[in-house]
Amino acid sequence: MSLSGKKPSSAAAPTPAAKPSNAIAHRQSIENDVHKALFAQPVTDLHTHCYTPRFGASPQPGGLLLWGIDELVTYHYLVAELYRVITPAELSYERFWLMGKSERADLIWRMLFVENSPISEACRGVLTTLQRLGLDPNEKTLEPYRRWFDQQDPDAYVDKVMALAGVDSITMTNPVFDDAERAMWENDPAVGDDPRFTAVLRIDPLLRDWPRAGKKLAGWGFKVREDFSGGTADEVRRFLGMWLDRMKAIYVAMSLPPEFKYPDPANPIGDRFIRECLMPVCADRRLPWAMMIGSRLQVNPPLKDAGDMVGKADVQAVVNLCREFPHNKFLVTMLARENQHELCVAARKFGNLMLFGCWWFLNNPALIEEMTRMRLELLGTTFVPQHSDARILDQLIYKWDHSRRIIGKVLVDKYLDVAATGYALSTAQIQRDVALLLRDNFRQFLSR
Ligand code: RAT
Ligand code: ZN
Repeated sequence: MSLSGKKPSSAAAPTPAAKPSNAIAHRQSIENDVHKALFAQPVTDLHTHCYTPRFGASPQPGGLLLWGIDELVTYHYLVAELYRVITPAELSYERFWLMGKSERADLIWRMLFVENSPISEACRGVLTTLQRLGLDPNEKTLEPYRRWFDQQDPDAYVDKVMALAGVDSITMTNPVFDDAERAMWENDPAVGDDPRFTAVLRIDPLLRDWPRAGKKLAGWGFKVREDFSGGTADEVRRFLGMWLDRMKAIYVAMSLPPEFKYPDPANPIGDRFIRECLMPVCADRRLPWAMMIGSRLQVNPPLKDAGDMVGKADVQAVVNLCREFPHNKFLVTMLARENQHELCVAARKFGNLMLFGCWWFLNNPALIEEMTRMRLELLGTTFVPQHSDARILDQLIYKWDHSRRIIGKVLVDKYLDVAATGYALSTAQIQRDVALLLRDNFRQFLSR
């Protein structure tokens, strides 16, 4: 019995879907439209660790903008891979870190690019970057690259990289608990003013380590107490507001451990921080809280940045936050592959939850493809498929080149499935979808 009470027309054979007269030509035309749209559409990159050159640029000591061949080759993803092909018995971690940056880069180049095939995604990324810069990736030493990079001016090079990467805005990560960076903001309130970059207030220690963070706040003149009593919550709100204003931050960000829970009976101060400080400040300013959940820090400390690990997180914590704070906005990415399906389902339940990116150990073609496919199937076009997480400016080139191709491959499949029903897709529609995915979903979420 049908709900309308009408007799179902079960006797009638289904109308065959309109078949394109020439299926191959049809596929090619969709592929062409998708490829063109993706490479013409500028990306707003919502999470990087790149800085405007106003913070100083490598190799200048203390410069926060990292760029060039020695930085590319000593990226922490590649340090981890170096210790897959050499052992600490051959070169101790201590000796490795005592070497100069160029010496470390020479070693990594020799071991990962000359004596082994550079197949991993992080290795391939360096090759794509060199190729797109017009350099031959077959050099046996780094000297020819060094000579080329020495001729670039960092400020002009930012424009060059953004043009090659097709990026219209770079979102920085600005950790206020980093003493060197904080001093730069304090010395020059305009240090972040560069129309190519936006700032993000990054505050991990407030949740990961309140006793340490609280001591720092007290040292900076905020009247806070370790047990969160008295006017502590007011003072933490004042601290957040002050730094959001100073940085003109577009959201607040934290990387959180797999164990992160909300509410968390074992961490009542953390709950109070979220409820009484972070949520009201973000709601007042209509700023999202970006949570990157699932990083287990320093499982092998001598590897430094390369020594972090992944762990399965609790999606229910995100669900609880989205429900308890309907006037707040949450930008969320999780590091474990095992969390991705549940997280997609959570996003179907809450309009104030925006999923983003294929983070860190997920930023590999096989996993980007799997995640993008699943997200499109569960969420349509209402998510942000990728962020670069570039630590070194030049990485924007490969991260977006590789990601655009994978997103394109998945989109073509999805459009072909839709087209097979007889639904007529226009080029303008494809362009609109691509704009949503690469730029507008994020921008609209911010301004919501
Ligand atoms: O992807 C990375 O480079 C990590 O080291 C982290 O920076 C991570 O993305 C983070 O923002 O904590
Ligand atoms: Zn990051």
